[in-house]
Amino acid sequence: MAIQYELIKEDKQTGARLGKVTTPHGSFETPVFMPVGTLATVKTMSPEELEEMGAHIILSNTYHLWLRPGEDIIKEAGGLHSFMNWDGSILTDSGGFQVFSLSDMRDITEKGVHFRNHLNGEKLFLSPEKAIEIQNALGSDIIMAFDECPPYPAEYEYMKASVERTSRWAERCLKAHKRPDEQGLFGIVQGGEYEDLRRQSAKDLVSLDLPGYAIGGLSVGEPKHVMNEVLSYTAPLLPKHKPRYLMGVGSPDSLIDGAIRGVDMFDCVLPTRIARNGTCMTSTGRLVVRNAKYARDFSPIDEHCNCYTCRNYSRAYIRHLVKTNETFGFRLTTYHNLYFLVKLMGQVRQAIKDDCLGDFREEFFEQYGFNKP
Ligand code: PRF
Ligand code: ZN
Repeated sequence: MAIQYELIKEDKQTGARLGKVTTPHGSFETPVFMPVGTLATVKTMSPEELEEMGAHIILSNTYHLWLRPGEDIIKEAGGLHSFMNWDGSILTDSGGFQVFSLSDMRDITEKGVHFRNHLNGEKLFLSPEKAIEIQNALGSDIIMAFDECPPYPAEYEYMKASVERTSRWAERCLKAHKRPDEQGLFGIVQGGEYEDLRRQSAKDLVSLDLPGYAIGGLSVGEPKHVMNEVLSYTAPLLPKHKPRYLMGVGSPDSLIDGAIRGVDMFDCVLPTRIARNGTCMTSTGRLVVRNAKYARDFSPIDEHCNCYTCRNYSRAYIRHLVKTNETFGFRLTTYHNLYFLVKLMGQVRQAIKDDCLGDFREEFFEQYGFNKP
């Protein structure tokens, strides 16, 4: 088995899980946040910087790497790890979601999805078999099943047909998977906000006995309380002794609320994307460093942050760099935001160890300025 999960303990206040995932490229404790490196790079960060901030697993994308540079080139380089010089763990998303979010022209059939390349309009076809073949060539430690992530809201009948197809696709992914000893295949539970469909999806996928499971189809435009509700009934449907991954979620409040509902792994472009327009995550909420009020503010982004950026640079300087489009400015904000989330998850894990994640959530939400739900 390529992926191992050890459940270390559960928080007495919330039931959140402290665990340890082991892949062929090392171990990491969960709950964990995975920085996103869509094109085989976490934008503006070197692997050394990621390691320094405490990241042990990153995410990359089958769809993007298939189009550019092509999985054959990456395979020839010795796989994605050696191609990008990252020796930690890598999870690749299957391309399903990217096809649905990036391409307008698409036609879903039982065989797979016909769509147009978002770069040049060329006709393409992605199927469960193709998505696995590409991920087998990339050599990522965790590979994802090819699923459909319907938009929110979707009609019940559509969602039902889609969930059933996603289950059949998962079975085909498992059959097509050629490297089960080196790469763990995760299934993706869909079903929107329909409890019976989530139940059906989870049951279908769990019967395949995969090494881990993701919860997909959330953070697609639904209100926060809907996501929390769906998580509350979906996470317990998944095997206790396997990792659970909530796809595409990365706001600090949702990471905490996800962990409280039993999620172990998260990823999101949010910290890196907002960094590149000059928005920083801090312990008191978001800080838009472009703002004129920081022109003469020589304090760090976050008083309580011990990252490279905050130890060395001021809001005024970073504002200047970001406003003049200097690459270094984006590196500094990206470093800070990733450090912030990596550290937040470390605090969440410590709170689970201390059986006080409920109290931690209270305090964090209070400081961050969230309304308590
Ligand atoms: N499926 C896949 N990737 C995803 C999602 C999904 O549902 C989401 C939903 N937030 C993000 N990334 N394959
Ligand atoms: Zn910082």
